[in-house]
Amino acid sequence: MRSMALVVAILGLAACGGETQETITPNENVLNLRVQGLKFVGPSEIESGWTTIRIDNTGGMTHHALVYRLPDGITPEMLDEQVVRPIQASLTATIEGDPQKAAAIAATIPAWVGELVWVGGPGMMSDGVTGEANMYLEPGNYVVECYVKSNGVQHNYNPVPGELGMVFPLTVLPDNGGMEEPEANVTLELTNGGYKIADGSFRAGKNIVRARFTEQQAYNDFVGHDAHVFRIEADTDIEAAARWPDFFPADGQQTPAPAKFVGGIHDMPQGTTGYFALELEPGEYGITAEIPDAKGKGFFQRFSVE
Ligand SMILES: [Cu+2]
Repeated sequence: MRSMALVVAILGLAACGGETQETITPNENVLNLRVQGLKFVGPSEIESGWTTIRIDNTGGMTHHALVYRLPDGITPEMLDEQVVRPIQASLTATIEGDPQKAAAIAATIPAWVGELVWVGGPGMMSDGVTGEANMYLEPGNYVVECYVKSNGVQHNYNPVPGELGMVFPLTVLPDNGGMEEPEANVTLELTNGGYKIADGSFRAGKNIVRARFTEQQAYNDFVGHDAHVFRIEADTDIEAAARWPDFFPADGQQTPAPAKFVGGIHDMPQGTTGYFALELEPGEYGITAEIPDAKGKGFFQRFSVE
């Protein structure tokens, strides 16, 4: 403890020694959003570089917040009109038992959808959970999106024409926010073979998890390796909870979720690293991915917190 006190004393001297009162608090570069009905609400700009995207979910149900970059020339309105609405119409046709109509509608989605780049964002968070993810973001035009389903309707879909649902336009500015890369107490590695706890361990209280996307691939041309953490209680159907984030079945990501989801991070490109915060109580947890048959592909990791 003595060396700790010494460090504090030296930092204190350093802080007071300059002509101006300089702060020794590291720079933060945070986007704080909250959930209001089926909307994300908050500031629409953030500086570039290391970025914290924090979502305070008191919206009454499970949400997530995929962050992705829009290709040049593509606006959030075009995304809503040409991607979100056809996917919803296709889902509705599937639910109504018309797979041919569903496929015909899905075929109208423009090829530029393949140019959207998933860059993380907070994973599944149940009501009352604050989701937090850290990524390095280049300047550009982004969207923060939730497409959980309630009563067969995706949260990104707004029935009012021209109005966005949980599709939140975000501008990442040319100025760098000066935030440093976070430090983590546990490292989760994601490869084509699944998850591996590569370093450290989970603990009670606040955790910062480093997600190392060593290998990434697209499943059904759309989703990739990511991580969503849920709490395992005595009566939790672990199989159902591990399957739930898979978007493709009509009842995938349909509320209510079969477990309490406490956070995570969405897909990021191969070779990149992101971070996410978890507030954990002692108990059992599972990590699962938004891909078909996650558990069968190695994307289920159980862990305990003492
Ligand atoms: Cu949602």
